[in-house]
Amino acid sequence: MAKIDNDQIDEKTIDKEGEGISRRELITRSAGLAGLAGVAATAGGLSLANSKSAYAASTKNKSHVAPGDLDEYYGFWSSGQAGEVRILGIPSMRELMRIPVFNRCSASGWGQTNESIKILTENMLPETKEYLKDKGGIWHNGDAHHPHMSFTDGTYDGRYLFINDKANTRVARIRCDVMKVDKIIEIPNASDIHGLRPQKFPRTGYVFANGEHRVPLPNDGSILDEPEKYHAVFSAIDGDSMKVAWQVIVDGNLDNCDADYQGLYAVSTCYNSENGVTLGEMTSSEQDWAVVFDIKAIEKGVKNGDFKKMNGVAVLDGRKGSPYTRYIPVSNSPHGCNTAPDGKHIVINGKLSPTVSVIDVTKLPDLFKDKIKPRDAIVAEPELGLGPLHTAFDGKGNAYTTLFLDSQACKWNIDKAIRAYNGEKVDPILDKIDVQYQPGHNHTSMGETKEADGKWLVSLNKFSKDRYINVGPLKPENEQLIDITGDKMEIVHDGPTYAEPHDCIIVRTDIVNPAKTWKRGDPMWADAEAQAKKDGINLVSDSKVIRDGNKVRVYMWSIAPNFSMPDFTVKQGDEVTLYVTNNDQIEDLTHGITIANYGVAMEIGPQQTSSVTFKADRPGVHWYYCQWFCHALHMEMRGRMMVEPA
Ligand code: CUK
Ligand code: CUA
Repeated sequence: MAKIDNDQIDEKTIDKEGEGISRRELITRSAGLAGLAGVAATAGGLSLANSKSAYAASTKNKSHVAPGDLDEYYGFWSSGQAGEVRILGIPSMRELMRIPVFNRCSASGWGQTNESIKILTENMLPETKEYLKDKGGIWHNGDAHHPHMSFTDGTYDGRYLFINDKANTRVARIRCDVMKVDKIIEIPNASDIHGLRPQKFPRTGYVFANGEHRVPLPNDGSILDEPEKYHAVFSAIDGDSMKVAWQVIVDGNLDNCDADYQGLYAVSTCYNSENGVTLGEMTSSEQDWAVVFDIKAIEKGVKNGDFKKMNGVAVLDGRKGSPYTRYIPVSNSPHGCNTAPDGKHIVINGKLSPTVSVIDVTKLPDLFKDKIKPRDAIVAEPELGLGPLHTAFDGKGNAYTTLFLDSQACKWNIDKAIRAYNGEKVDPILDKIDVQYQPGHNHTSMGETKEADGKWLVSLNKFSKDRYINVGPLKPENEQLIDITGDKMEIVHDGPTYAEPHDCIIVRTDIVNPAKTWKRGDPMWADAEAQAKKDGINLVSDSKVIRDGNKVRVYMWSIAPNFSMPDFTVKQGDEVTLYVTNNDQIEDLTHGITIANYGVAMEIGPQQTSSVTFKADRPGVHWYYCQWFCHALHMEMRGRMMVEPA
C-alpha cells in the first residue's frame, strides 16, 4: 500500500482549490479509505476498519469518530474563568478551536489588535473606561458561563452565539460565520451578569441576562452598607443591535433564566429572597422564587413611560406587586432554569432542596390575571436526589438533571412527575448514573430547542479527582459524554478540561456553516479600510510607510512565505500602526506577525486584514516574523523593523 505523502496532498489541494475540491475530498478520492487504513495499520498495528466496527458494535450510538471522520455536532463550550469559548466536535469530544472573548489571547492578539480593542471598548461604560485608563484600557479577565445560540422559531439558526461575563458585567456576541466576537457590551445598572438565554420565539430578538448581585443604584459610593437599598436587575438586550432594550428591578438575587417557546415570558431563578448579604442571611428562609417576566406587559410599560431612565436605559420596577412580574415560591436557593422542548414546561432546579419544580407555562396568563395563586403554576415537584443544579431534555418527554452532591445524572419523566404530583402512585425516576464528579451543568444534543433529538448528554463535572494521572495540585475538570438513546444511560467518553467546562450547547452541524476564509470588505477591519483609503492605500496590493507627524502607518501584505516588506524604519518614540493583509486565498493558510521583544503579535487569517498600534520606544533591530506555521519556508517569513534612536 502506497504511503500517503502529505506534501503531495497539500500541493494537489492547493492546485485544485479553484475547483472547490477540499483536502478532505481529495484524500478520500485519490487515496481512498483503504489507503488510510494502511497508514493506521503501519502506525498502530490496528486497521482502522476493524477499530471502527468494533466501536460500532459496542455502543448503540456511535461515539468513536475515527481519524479522518467528522463529528455530527458542534459543541460550543464556555470556559468559566478562562474567559473564552471553545468549539468541540461531538461525539468525539475533540477540542477543535478556541474563540477568545473576555480573555487576552497570545496567539491571536485578541486584546491587542486594533480590531479587538475596538470591540472590547466601544460599548464600555464611561466610568469603566475611566477606571481602566491607566490599566491598559481593557479588562484582561472574564468569567464566561452561558453560551447560547440565536434562535428562529424555537430552534438554533446559526447566526450568533451569546455569552455572559460574570466578572465584569458584560455580554458578548460571536459571529458564527467567522467564529469571532463582533460585539461586547457592558450592561449598565446591573452587577455581574450571570444567567443568559436568548428568546426562542419568534426569534432572538431579546437576549435575557441576569444581573446576579444586588448593588446600590447608582453604585457610586453614595450608598454603602445599606443592603436594603441594593437591587438586582434583569436585562433584555436586543440581539440584533446589541443595545439594552429595557431592564427590570427585582427582589432577591437573579441566578439562571430561560425563555418560553411562545415569546411571552422569561423566567429566572431568584435566591436570597431575604435580601441578605452574608451566607447565613441569604439562606435563612425556607423558600425563594422563580420570577416570571411578562414580556408584552413590560414592552407596554416601556411604551407608556412607566420607567426611570438610568444610564440611558428604561428601568422598570418589577419588585413584588408589580404588574410586570410574578414571584412563584420554590424551595430555598433554586439554581438552574430550563425550558423543556415540549414548549410547555420549565424546570426550576432546587440546589439546596432535593426537588425540582415544574412550571406549566400555559398557566402563566392566569397567574398574571391573579386568577390562580403563584404556587398553582407548579404542576410537578419530584424529589430527585441531592443538589439538583441543571436539567436537560431528550425531546421524548424525559429530563436529565445533574445531582451535584450525589455526583449523579438522574433521568426522569416529566409526565410521570406530574401524575405523581397529582397523587398517582408512580415513580418518575427512570435511571441514575454515577458521574465523576460533582456535575454542574449538563446538556443534550439540540436539547434546549424544539428539535431536541435525544442522542447525547454531556455532564460537565467540576472535579476529576482520581480520573486522570496526577498533574499537580491544580487538577483538570472532567466532562463526560453519555449515550441516552437507550433506557439506561451509558458513559462512553471522559474528557479532561482546563478551567472550566461551565456550560455548553450541542448543535447539529447542518445548522452551523462557517466561512472557509475571510471575505474582503469584512466589517471587522472597516477602520483599517477607512484609514487606508485616506492614505491612498490599497490594502491588498500596496506596501508603504506613511509618516504623519510622529504617527507612522506601515501597510504590508503577505503571501506565504513572504511579507511584502522585507524591512521598514521608524524613529524611537513613534506611534506605529502596522496593517497586514493576508493575500493567501487557501483555506487553512493563516499567517501571523510577531515583533520580537516588542510584545506584539497577531493572527492574520486568509484574506484577513489585522492591525496593531504600539509605541516604537526600543531602538535597534527587531525582527518581525510569522508565528503561524504556514509553509516549508515559514521560518524565513520575516523582516526587520529598524528603530532609529531619538
Ligand atoms: S451556573 Cu455554574 S453550575 Cu453559572 Cu450556569 Cu450552574
Ligand atoms: Cu506565514 Cu508562517
